[in-house]
Amino acid sequence: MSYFDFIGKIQYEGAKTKNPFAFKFYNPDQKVLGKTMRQHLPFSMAWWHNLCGEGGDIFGNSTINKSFGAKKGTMEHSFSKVDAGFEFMQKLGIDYFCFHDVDLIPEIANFAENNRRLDEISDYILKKMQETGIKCLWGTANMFSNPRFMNGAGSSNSADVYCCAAAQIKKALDLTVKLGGKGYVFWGGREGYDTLLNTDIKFELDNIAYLMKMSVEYGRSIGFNGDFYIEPKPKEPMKHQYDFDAATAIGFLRNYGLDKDFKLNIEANHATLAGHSFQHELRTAAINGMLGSIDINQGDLLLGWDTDEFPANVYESTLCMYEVLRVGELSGGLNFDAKTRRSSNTLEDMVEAYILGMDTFALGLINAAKLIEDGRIDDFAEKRYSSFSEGIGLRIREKDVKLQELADYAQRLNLVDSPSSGKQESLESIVNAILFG
Ligand code: XUL
Ligand code: CO
Repeated sequence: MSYFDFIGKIQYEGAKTKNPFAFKFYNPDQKVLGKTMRQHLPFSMAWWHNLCGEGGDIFGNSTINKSFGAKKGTMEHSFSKVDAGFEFMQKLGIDYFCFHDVDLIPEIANFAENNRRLDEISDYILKKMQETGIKCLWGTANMFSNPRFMNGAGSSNSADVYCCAAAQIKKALDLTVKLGGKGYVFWGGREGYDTLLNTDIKFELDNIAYLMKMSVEYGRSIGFNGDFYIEPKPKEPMKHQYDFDAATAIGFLRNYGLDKDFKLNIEANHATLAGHSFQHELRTAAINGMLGSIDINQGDLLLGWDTDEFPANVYESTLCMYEVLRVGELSGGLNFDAKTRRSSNTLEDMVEAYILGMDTFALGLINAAKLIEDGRIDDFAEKRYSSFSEGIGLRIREKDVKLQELADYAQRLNLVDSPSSGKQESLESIVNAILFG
């Protein structure tokens, strides 16, 4: 049974092709800086958006039919989603997928039965993985949709809800290990607050950290040796979320001694919601040794919420891949946490959306490699600090001075010149010339 019979395996045909079902820039075997595009770009399909998301929003119902020939809410539907998902990934040449527990099955109010269903479906997914070579990037537990999580999961005021969260994490870790996932994600959708009038921040943070600590202990005990990730997001659904941005999440992890087991999963649209650029969040994670994985998507700066659009902005994907290349290699991958627009409601749209996203990142990779090979941008940033390479500057760099000595030194200076120009416009012009020249 084929769900995407209008396409075969998507091929690279180059930018001049008029074929909508062909890659224009993503050429998996093409080498960039010594590695193939496929190695540089470990793309992942998000199970929830691609196989479950049907375009509903708070003003209207579904516009996209993802029944895949089965009755919704049945295990048969879950199985057909597996078939459709694997056919999709194979045809697009996507090597990884990410999932939440509840993406995989119709969830009911009975843990034992949900777990049985998860065992059944994951047996089938595992079989498909063995047949196709497709791998699991990361797993996670959805601890935000069910009404019991209305006050949070690890941050809930209810100890019973806290235990339900623990039960879901335990099972999601079992599944992640079973499917050989490289990582395990905590996205704290409802770990935050709407008003401080009813909230004890300190107690909630302690509880979240303890839940994470127990999760690490359990994960390690069942052989999970991948990375745990926090995925920062400042708001939505809560007014304030504790994993506000990369710097906040890193502070939290260090504060609670979780930084050895955790890295960050940075998402483009979450960065801009926090008032940062995507590049800022990636750099902040990277300089702390915590850039683990990336949810690649794109927001709309005119809107104040998470639109999870497929990435089309090549300047942004270039700066993202520039950060990734500087790190070397991600322990995780590039997960399309993205959905087609509500009015892009056909299966053809799904395919074209992934082609767009993969091409955008192929261009980003090619451009980032050009920036690095050209060297002018890196050189400038390095030379900008050259006053710290000799004399008093070198001694500051080597942490070999006292404040008094610096004050004496400053007094001997006849005049304090402005430091050298930052040359932003010049650098932006160089970037344009390298990208479009
Ligand atoms: C929500 C979001 C999630 C996480 C996984 O904004 O990004 O889909 O990626 O729970
Ligand atoms: Co995400």
